[in-house]
Amino acid sequence: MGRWIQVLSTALVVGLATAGVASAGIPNPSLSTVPNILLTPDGSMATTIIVVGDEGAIDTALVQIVFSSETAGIICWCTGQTQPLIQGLTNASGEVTFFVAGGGCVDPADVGVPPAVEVFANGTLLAEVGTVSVDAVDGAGLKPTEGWNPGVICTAGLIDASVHTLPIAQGFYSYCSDLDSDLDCDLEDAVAITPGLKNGITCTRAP
Ligand SMILES: [Ca+2]
Ligand SMILES: [Ca+2]
Repeated sequence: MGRWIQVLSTALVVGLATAGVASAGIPNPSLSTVPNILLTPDGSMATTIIVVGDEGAIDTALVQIVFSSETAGIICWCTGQTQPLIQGLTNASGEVTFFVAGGGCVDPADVGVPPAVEVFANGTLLAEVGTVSVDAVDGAGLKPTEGWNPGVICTAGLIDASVHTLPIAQGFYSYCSDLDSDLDCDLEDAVAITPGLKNGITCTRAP
């Protein structure tokens, strides 16, 4: 092998190795998974975010869910729930799960000043999302973006049940009833919603 070829190939190998190390902790939004943030008055339902880079799943990535001031201001937050920034670290599979205690369906298309919710991993914006909840509406059937008034407790009640029943029973898409963010309303969403409605879960609203 000629000297220059050898130098060039060595440089190439070092360069590739360096590129591999440099990109290992950098999330790739198109490979990562970010559902809408699930709010439940008892904090029982999981929102799992998966952070993946070009080299695969990213361990110990700092995931930050940032609610805009508008969104944070209209959601029903349970007492004790950290907000408007909620954060955690991924595991070796690139996954981090949040149990957010609150209520209110916030479709990003309905907020005055988008984005409604931003999700970052290691400082990289992964996605702009909204919130979904078994407690979608208030007692009058209004959503947070429609000027709801949930009062002093966040509640999954009869009115919420009626809001969720129609799309799920008839299988048409409704943002607020697609609890698993797979862009349809079906049995999986019904299974997710039913326990909260059946038990009428509530929490005391944060002041
Ligand atoms: Ca409700
Ligand atoms: Ca669904």
